[in-house]
Amino acid sequence: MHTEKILIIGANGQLGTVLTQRLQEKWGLKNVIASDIYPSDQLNGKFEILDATNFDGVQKIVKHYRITQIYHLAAVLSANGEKDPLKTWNINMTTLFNVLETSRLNSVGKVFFPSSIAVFGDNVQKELTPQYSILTPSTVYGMSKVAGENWVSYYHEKYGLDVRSIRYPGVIGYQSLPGGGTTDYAVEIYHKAMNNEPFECFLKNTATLPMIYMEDAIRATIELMDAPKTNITVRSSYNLAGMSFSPMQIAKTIQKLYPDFKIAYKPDFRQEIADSWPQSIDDSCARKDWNWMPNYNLESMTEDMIRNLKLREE
Ligand code: AKB
Repeated sequence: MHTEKILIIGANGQLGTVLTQRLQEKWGLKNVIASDIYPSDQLNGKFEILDATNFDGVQKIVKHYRITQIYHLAAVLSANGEKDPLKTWNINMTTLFNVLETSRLNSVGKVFFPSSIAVFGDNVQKELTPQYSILTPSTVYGMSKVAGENWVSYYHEKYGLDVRSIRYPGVIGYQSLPGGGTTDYAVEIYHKAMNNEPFECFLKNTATLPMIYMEDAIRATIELMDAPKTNITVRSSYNLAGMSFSPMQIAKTIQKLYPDFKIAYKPDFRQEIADSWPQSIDDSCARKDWNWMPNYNLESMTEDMIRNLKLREE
């Protein structure tokens, strides 16, 4: 296998923390450069402080390490993004432009851009939302992801840049905490249950959303990036499905293991965001093009989450 030099932008985030470790296992510690705006307290290996809104900063690292692949994970998420819409747009778009331009100018071989179910808004079929749906997002984060999908497709079409992308559902993992998303409750709930604390949910009990276990999300990312170029027929971003559930369903699954676990519902502004998103996703293009198949459902994820959170406490 030839060697790649990988740059991860946003390595301290929920996905970045886990993806960085997996890519280090795959390509070797010395071939993976993790970066973020703050130092990491979790990652080993090479780490650079990088503010990706600074074009020269991105370019300097790409040139210095002769980077061949970039995973651009930095973004302000759906719920936090609504607190300062213009700043969110600026951060999400500027960092993407800097990555795309640096990649074009330095012949970076492959780029990964995460999109999200937040690209969908009202006017789509909420069950099994198709790959090619009308995209009318309700959040600035979603707007930046729709624009991002168009830009990555443009860079592929115009300059032949090999950018690949997934529309992630809510990602749930024991390794790291999410920050500022609408699906974050589904991670926090496990921490509360483990600590025998009651949980106040910011979504209503029936708010069904598409979700995915971290193991599946990371495997999907690596499988997409490893797929032969000729298999990639979607150059905007692939729909991806893991499972779908509501707060009530996850609470019931947790109560099978923690019968005393208590949940109360106090929906806030995030409920409106959740209402605008699909309940489940049709990911048949990902299945067809690069053989995507999720391994985890709500039950197996819950068992694995709790087993691993317990191990981390010991
Ligand atoms: C969020 O809730 O904002 C993210 C997402 C679904 O993109 N987890």
